[in-house]
Amino acid sequence: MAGRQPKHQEVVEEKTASRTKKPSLYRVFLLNDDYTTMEFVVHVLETVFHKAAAEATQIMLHVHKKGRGLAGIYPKDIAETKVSATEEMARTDGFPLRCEIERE
Ligand code: TYC
Repeated sequence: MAGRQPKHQEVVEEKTASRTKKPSLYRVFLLNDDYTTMEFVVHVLETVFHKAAAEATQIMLHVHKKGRGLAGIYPKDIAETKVSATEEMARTDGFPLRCEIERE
């Protein structure tokens, strides 16, 4: 029946839109503490968050002065994996370094 066609098309478009919605992103912050070495934090920013040496140093100094700093923005599962990798590396080396995650 020709008269029903527009209604059918509408439903298909709605479903397509909801399936292609972008995943939420999450900010990963590093927190300052008095015991983790600056060198270790730079190493984490280079290896876990793939920052170049100069940017890693800038972020580390920002965290040291301000209390926390942005390490990267990722989909939820990747953000959580980065936090686990960071905190596990820190515990292995005996440092109390911690991260925070916030939804964008
Ligand atoms: N405040 C630490 C120190 O003086 C350095 C540091 C920087 C620690 C950043 C944690 O996320 C951090 N050794």
